[in-house]
Amino acid sequence: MEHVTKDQKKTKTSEFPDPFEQARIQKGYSDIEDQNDPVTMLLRLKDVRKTAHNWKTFISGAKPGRIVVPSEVAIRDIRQIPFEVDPPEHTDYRNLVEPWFKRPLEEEYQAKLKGIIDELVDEVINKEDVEVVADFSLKLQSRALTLLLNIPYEESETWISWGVHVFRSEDTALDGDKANILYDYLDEQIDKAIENPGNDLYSMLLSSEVNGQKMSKEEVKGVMILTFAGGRDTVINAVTNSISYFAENPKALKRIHEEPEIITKAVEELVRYFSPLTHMGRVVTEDTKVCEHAIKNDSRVSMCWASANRDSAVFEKPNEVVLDRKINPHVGFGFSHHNCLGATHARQILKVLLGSLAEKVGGIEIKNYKDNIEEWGEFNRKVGFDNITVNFSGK
Ligand code: EMZ
Repeated sequence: MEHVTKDQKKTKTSEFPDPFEQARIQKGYSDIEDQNDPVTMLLRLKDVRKTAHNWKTFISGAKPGRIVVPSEVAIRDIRQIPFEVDPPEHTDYRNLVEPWFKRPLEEEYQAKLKGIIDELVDEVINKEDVEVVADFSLKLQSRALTLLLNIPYEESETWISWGVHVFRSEDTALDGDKANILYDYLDEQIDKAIENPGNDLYSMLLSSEVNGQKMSKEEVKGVMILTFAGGRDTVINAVTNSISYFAENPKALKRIHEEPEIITKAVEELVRYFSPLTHMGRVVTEDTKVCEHAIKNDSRVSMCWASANRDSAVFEKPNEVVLDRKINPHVGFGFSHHNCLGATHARQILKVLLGSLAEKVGGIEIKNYKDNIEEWGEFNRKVGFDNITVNFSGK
């Protein structure tokens, strides 16, 4: 056996191990428990893609909250749109919201985003200690969201005060009281937009028709909950994890500075490697089989993006960050017709962030951190950090 020193063995802070490898290779799936509504996790990229495509057998339009793992059935009965709707209705909703969520491709949007991110980076440089999750990523996510909704910047203060997750609190995985803060807030904002329509997302939705019918308040709320919840901890994890990566790989940041043309590829690779959302579920509508494994009607499966993104049948050196990876068919933003609606916004955030860090930051020193480990049956998966304190030095 090769001699391995203690130091070499130590996992780096920014290293995210793949806990699924053995099960993925040997069986391709794993059964896990969740609030008496078990889930078969699908681990191979091929099966994940096939399942995402097959919306007739694997539906999203189940009881609201049931396709999320852990299930949110106990804390909400409002359907998130278009996330919990199947074709053909899904197509109508998606077509309605798609152009709005593509606005991050506009130059003006990107310039404003750069302003927000540059300001935040300037704020943290040379500060003694910066707790990245709360004092950087959450702020960045909330401030950037004002652009996506097209509402005043000051509103982000309220969202920052809610903390990282809108449905989870420190010791409760599903916190109904916390969810109510968001629901009440949205009711208020929707009523305001009805009284006083503007150029914001609420007003656009309220004035829209789907299938010849005006969008109801309930439907508008369904889109807004998704917009707030779906892109929150995911973006926060992506931003925080990327910073931990650049702290331990300063050459990567230098390379991005010297070769800015690789930024687009680097963003995709970071999303593949970190897979900010571990998995997403579907409900099965008939007795079926995946990976030679029988799955019963009305049970749940999940497509494990995090596992699929390390599938060595598809990715060379799956456990390495290859910043300019040439072929990268990752499923970090999901796959098929339900692929992430917020992906354009998220990609722009990461692109601008990488550019800004490469331009302004000389080095990042990690002082201390606490991993955020998710437990899924036999797997423990690091998805991000509960907290990570660093020092950013300027150039
Ligand atoms: C749901 C989900 C969407 C869910 C793309 O993911 O994100 C989760 O964080 C929320 O809890 O309700 O919006």
